[in-house]
Amino acid sequence: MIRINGLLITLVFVAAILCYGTLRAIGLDCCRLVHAIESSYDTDMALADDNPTVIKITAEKFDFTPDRIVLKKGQPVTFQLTSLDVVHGFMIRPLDIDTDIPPGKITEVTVTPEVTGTYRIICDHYCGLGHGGMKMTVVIQ
Ligand SMILES: [Cu+2]
Repeated sequence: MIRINGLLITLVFVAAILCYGTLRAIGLDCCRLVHAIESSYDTDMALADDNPTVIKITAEKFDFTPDRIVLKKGQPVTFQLTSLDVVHGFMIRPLDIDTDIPPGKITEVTVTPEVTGTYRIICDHYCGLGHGGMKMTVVIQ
């Protein structure tokens, strides 16, 4: 039994040396490999940014500027909303956002989109005769 265990340990040791030698021969340095894995982990962490992306949107009879935005699913976003004239609404049903945009101040709304698709943002606060056509598009990818 002791001889078999000793032989097994010797075989594992030789196999480990051969694997290490093979990795070195094909240019894969174990330390570099570990570092590369750590680096990609850091990069992944950086990509999964918890800090909201800030998007400024201006409302003015009867348009939003910009009139189309693209968001990334799972990436938090803060809308900074301003009105240049009267109170407007800002409603995105799939994101569960429904807020007013009073003039003279910045209204902030933070949300993390969890559904992909193309949706319409509407002004849901009557702001004049062109109110019904006041809309913009949000694309969540
Ligand atoms: Cu309106």
